[in-house]
Amino acid sequence: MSRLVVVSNRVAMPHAHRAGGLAVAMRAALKESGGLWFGWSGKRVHGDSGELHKLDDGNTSYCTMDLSFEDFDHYYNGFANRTLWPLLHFRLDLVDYRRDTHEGYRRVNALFAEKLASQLREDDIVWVHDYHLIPLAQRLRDLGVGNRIGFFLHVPMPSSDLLAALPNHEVLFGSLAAYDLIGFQTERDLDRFQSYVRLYGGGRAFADGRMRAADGREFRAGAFPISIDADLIARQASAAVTRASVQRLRESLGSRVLAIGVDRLDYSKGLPDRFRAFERFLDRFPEIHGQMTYLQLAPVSRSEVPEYQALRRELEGLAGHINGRHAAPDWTPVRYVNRDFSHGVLTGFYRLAQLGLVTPLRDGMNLVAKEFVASQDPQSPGVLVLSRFAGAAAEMKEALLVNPYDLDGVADAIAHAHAMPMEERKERWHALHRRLRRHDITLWRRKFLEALEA
Ligand code: ADQ
Repeated sequence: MSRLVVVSNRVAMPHAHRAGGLAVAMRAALKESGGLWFGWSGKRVHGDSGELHKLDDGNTSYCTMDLSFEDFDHYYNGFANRTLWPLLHFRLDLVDYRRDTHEGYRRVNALFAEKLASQLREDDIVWVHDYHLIPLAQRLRDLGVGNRIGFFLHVPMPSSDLLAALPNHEVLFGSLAAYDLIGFQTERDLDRFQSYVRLYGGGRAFADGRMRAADGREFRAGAFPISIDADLIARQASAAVTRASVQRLRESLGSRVLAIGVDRLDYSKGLPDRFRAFERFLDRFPEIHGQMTYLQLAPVSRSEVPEYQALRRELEGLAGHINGRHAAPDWTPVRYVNRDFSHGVLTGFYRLAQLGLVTPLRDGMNLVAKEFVASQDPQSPGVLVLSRFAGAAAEMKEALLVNPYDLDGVADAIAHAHAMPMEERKERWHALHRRLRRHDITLWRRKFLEALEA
């Protein structure tokens, strides 16, 4: 069996708390075949990038690299998060393109390739994650690396005309052809990539997933929707009800219905629109006043990027505005909390909620939608209100699907979920849950790796 090498911007070290679902999945994959996880160390240094740190844990090794303040700023805060992130989330209005950050992104990718190449064995299988590392395979090939290399894009692949707005897009997106397999979250993302390759790359896409770049190089692309460990989340959720913080939340609600939203504080998640839709709901359904509390958990994210600072201010204003207009001495309609919680607690919060509000403007998949469903009590499952523009919508048709730009439509869906008879809630939930259990995170990684090795 070949060794697996995982490459991602952040590495979840073996004993890190709060390892997310992806971290758990990658650790399990590494344990199965033995392997190496390579990425940024999380450390910014004065002086040069490139110092390596190594740690062995059983059959898995961790190798991480320091970045200088300037490299990190250009590569991560700059090109990855102020250029690519908005572009890939269809937000041309927020794209900030600068030659120096683009150059920094290329430089860091070349350095990743150089340092990684020195760690590789001949039959290693390499799996690269996400938009931070698009050119990595091309740089590895330049160094003579002939290994199997796969890439998974966690975020959406937008329409080709949007991609083409990026200066030198042919070079960046053309470099994807250096991978052997490219995985997307949904068939739609795959379609859009194939159109890009045809329209702008001078290449070809065949019905069986094979693709040919303009220079004749063959590679493959497919849809591999990511998922969660549904059984683990269900166990965590039913154990969580005895936790003090979950009990306190329950007591604080009294007989009120809980609607919950859980998102990184990111403009792709559609939080201002969601707050406004909730306000519209309060305006249009006064009879429900005092009966529902909306809890939004939104841990601060990318706080060095100006667009994220502006979003934070906007949400603080909106939460204050809605509560100022609608609250009563004994009722606060919106509870807005910028904190992280462990999954042990978070799943308990999901389980208390009768409504899950997941309304991103764009999202590669959105794992919160899946975690919400997996956490429900089968005897009284909550209702998921889900944006059509989340990758998850392709697999979760029994949710109440909404257009997050249509505030009245979202307000209607909240009212519909609030009034939904228990029998219908159960029917919808069973269908969603069955599919989740069949298609869990283990199946996701196995399918991708099988395709990469094939
Ligand atoms: P994200 O944009 O981070 O991921 P998402 O898929 O929803 O979005 O995952 C967020 C994770 O963070 C979830 O596991 C959630 O539980 C956790 N989380 C959020 N708020 C939290 C809080 N307050 N406390 C604790 N945990 C919290 C990117 C893409 C997605 C894609 C994933 C995986 O943007 O579209 O689904 O990668 O591929």
